[in-house]
Amino acid sequence: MKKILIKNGILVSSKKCEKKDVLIYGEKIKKVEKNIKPEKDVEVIDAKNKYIFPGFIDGHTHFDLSVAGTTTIDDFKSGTLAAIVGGTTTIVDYGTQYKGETLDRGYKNWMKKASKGVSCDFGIHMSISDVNKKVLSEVKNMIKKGITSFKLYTTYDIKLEDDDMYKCMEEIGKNKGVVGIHCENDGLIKELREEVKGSDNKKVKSHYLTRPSVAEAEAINRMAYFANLAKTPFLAVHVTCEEALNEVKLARKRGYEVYAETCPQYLYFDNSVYNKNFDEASKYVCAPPLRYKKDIKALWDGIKNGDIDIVSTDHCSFTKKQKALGKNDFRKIPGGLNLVEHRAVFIYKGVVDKKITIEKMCEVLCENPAKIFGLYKNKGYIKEGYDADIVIFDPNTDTIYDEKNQMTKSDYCVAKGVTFKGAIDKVLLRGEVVVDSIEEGDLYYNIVKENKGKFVKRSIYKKFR
Ligand code: DUC
Ligand code: ZN
Repeated sequence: MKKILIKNGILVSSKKCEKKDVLIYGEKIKKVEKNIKPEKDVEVIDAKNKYIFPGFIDGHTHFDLSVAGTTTIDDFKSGTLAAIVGGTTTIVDYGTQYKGETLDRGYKNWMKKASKGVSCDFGIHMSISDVNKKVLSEVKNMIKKGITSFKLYTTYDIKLEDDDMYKCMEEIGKNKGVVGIHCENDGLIKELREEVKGSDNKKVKSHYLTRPSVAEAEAINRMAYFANLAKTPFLAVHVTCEEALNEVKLARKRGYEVYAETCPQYLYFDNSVYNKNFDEASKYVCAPPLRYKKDIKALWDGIKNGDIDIVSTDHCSFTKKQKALGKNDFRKIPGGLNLVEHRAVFIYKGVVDKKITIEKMCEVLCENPAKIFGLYKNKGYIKEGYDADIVIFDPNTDTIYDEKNQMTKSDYCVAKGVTFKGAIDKVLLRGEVVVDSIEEGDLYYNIVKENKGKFVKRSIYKKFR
């Protein structure tokens, strides 16, 4: 059995940072203590001046997903490779049950997509788009298979009507699952998009003007009421703005079990990018869209104050050519950004800028996603018996953003030209060093061991707040 000892690093948890060593036996963490003496057959990794995080968990990716008449450029192979290089040791991807399919069919389709090799561990949430008795009866079985979270949409062609929405929530809650909801008022958006005429059809900014904050806030408010009635824990996915976050806070004040997720794009970019030329502006099209500077502040404050529980990416990547499908009609631009490999360093920028602490970074990237998504038995923490999923993070090396340094198959980088402090130094996936950064003169590159990931059967939801 392989033994690894990580020495001299600063161990990060949501509670504190402390100098501790980590001893790993095979796939598991054996011991976490100060000054562990190396046994004779152990490989020692020196993490001096570096942080030791639990492997990051990204609970919101879309790999190999059909969107707006095209398919995301990252499949499970390239998407999980990008994830692991960015320190994400577990992703949970949104599998979809399309109309006419059983849930089991949708699940099997997604497992097949993931069967060509994955470089980090993965789970699957199931998005339900077609509700009937058979489908509802399958929820229990999905949960038994470790698919313990589901997604429902209030918009797009897979949106559910209120009665179906409620039926799903009840079934999920009864079986101790979690429901994530894409919250935007469909009717409002439909009408606003209908009203766009003439040359405005070609303007990317029509995208964000027709998906206003109130559409998101209204849907979160309603879904919180529904989920509470159905006794189901509800995760508001990709919360983008102050108005929406206020609805989360109000629901919690009423005692509802509501969680909130945001994404790095909403913490860095504002809607002024939609005024750029089409090729540039379309890179930032996502739904809900980027908002205002005041919203960026509200979201960082929300993380700091515990109103936002997790930061995931909603990685949904396209090429410039795919984005150009909407050149003549903003409605046809495939929505999504491509930050699965950049999330940790983006969030660390918030630590450098003193918006949040490093402990909070650990909470929203590791511990809380582990709790919400049923990974809490093996992942999200560095403690004895847990999977040895570990990120050694170097705060003294910079990350320089450029599409040439990316693993995603997407041919652009939305942070191109930016340099952020902090870099992923090494990543261990269940005890194996799968990413190792090497510096040679001015050159800095990663050695990656691919295809080491496996499916994770997740546990049922347990209330934690
Ligand atoms: N939003 C996006 O921008 N892309 C994929 C799905 C979603 O909800
Ligand atoms: Zn999404």
